[in-house]
Amino acid sequence: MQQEATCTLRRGWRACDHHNRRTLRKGARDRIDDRLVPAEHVVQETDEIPEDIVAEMKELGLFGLTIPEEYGGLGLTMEEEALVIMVMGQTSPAFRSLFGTTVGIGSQGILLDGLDWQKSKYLPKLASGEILASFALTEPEAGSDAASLRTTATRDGDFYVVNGTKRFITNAPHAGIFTLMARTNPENKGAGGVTAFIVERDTPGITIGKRDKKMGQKGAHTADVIFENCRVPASEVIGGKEGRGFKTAMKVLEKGRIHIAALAVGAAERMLRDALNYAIERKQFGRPIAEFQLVQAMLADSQAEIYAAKSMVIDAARKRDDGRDVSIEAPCCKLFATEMCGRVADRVVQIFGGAGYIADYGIERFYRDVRLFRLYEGTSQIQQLVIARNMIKQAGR
Ligand code: COS
Repeated sequence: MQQEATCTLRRGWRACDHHNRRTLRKGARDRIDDRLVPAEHVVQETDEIPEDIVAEMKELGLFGLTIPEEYGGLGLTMEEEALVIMVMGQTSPAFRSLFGTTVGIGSQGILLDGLDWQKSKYLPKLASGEILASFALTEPEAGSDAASLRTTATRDGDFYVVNGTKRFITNAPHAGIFTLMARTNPENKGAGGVTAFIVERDTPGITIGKRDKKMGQKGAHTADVIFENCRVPASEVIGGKEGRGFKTAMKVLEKGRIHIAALAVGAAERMLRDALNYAIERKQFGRPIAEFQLVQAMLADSQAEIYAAKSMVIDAARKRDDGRDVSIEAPCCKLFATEMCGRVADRVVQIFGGAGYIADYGIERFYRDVRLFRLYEGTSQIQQLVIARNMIKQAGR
């Protein structure tokens, strides 16, 4: 991408300071159409994001979207972040995954609960894209029941000795740091025994497993992270206090739910746009299939559901920006938007007919890619559980 274009986009991102969101989104959309959409098939075939695109994403400031300006980021509000992610969702999710995991769950623990020096040490490197951050919570035996994690961190002088395995860790092969949740109090088997750490990748005792072979999302890499007598300085406890790690993780995931919901909205918009174009061009029975009411029903239902999800995401993001409790709204967004995206993907394959099943058209790729949205960062069932629990809690009974 030309330097001039980069500057324009940078101005575009920064324009959000003045609530010029249209400029921000237009700048992002242009880059997606010019650079990312044409590279989608390369990512699918090679399972890699081309280096020049990674460099451009860094240059554009994408790795610092949510990191405050004082640490070198763009310091977007939740609403602004959601709008950018809706745009970035309109291409292969692997592009978003590369920076989104860092600005999202990878770094938010440091941002929300970290000590000032921890922020100063790590956030600028994350914002520039010099290093990536991964979120290491899930384990072979601890997925939805995150508080049951078994990885231990045992105090030994000025260090903690970490042992355990983390599973399906996004960007693990590329991470410079891990936000690690480990049990520091073996007596407490629940949430209160968990502590969050910042662990640098080159700490001795860390092994990254082989990349998982996934159903979709080629170009986004996940792997096990194995800790064997890994000595982590005690100073790297996020916030400096033991036993707060689970709450840090929950706060991070709550914000992440709005982020992933925005991503699902973006992907659904892209798929529906492709389906609409196809339906207008494709002729059967002597007419474009877009003229058939059964096809129109699928287009209309998808449009209505996208609009609903988008409205929810913007509303929840605004509430969070206003400092309001979104413990019900955030999981509602994740639940509705990701399930909606799955329904849209299914309808879009149907509109494409046989072509929807053929790789050349790209729709089957999206169909597989978006399936993950209903699983990661909390399954739909976990979102339902969190919504209902918080409803009961708020009812005060
Ligand atoms: N913000 C702040 N604190 C929170 C919180 C939030 N959003 N959610 C929970 N907490 C606090 C609770 O208030 C509680 O604190 P106290 O003990 O002081 O009351 C503590 O954290 C434990 O919460 P809870 O009792 O709800 O813990 P559970 O083990 O019952 O949690 C769920 C159950 C399902 C909510 C949790 O395990 C979960 O979110 N699982 C899904 C994890 C996930 O998304 N994994 C995806 C992979 S990571 S990308």
